Amino acid sequence: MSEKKLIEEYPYISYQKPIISEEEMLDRAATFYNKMDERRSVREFSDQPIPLEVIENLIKTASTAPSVAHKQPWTFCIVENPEIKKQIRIAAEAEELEGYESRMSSEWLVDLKPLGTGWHKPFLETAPYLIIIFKHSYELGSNGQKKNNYYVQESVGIATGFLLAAIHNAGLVALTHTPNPMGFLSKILNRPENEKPFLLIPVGYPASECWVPDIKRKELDEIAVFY
Ligand code: IYR
Repeated sequence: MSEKKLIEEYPYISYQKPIISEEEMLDRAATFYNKMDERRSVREFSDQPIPLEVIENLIKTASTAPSVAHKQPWTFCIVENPEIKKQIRIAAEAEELEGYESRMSSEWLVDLKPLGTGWHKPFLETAPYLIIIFKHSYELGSNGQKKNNYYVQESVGIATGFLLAAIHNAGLVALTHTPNPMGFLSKILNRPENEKPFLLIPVGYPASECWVPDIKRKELDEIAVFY
């Protein structure tokens, strides 16, 4: 059992992380990078089912993310029900049609061209699960009083990163989809007023024929500055 003590009345447990050799560290860091570098966002999904237990573990992994003041200001809605997926697709496509045909700037449309996107979102019905992440702008106490959260965007963004890494590690694919605006998700999923939609992530296997854009990631010297 881990050691416990009080620091200024608050309970602490001792934390030990096994020290590994530098050789193993080098190997682990490179292996993990190579694994993550294989991840691609995918728009063509198979409808092959996935055990719910896998999804549960992916969500639990996401929720291991650090969050400001340990508020864990997130809710993950998992949609498997075809009727709800259909409602989401209809509402998302209505917004996206409006977006692609009038709301998005011509510069944005040009930037998106190489990615082959459009207002059609069949993956919202094909993928076996949709995970919709809601951020808690604030919390509601037991008698309805508002309690602050801090740096919510950052905390939920980090949890989403953990989720995407876990999905990839489980041999599955995902898309970080941002239908715009996303208010319809609160209505369809009946979320409370303190929760705001953050991202919609279809999860599944890639379709047997699946194409992704031939794009490259930035090199280390373009993304990092060492002092
Ligand atoms: N919401 C639109 C536009 C969009 C596309 C991509 I690729 C993004 O990375 C962000 C927004 C859509 O989902 O098609």
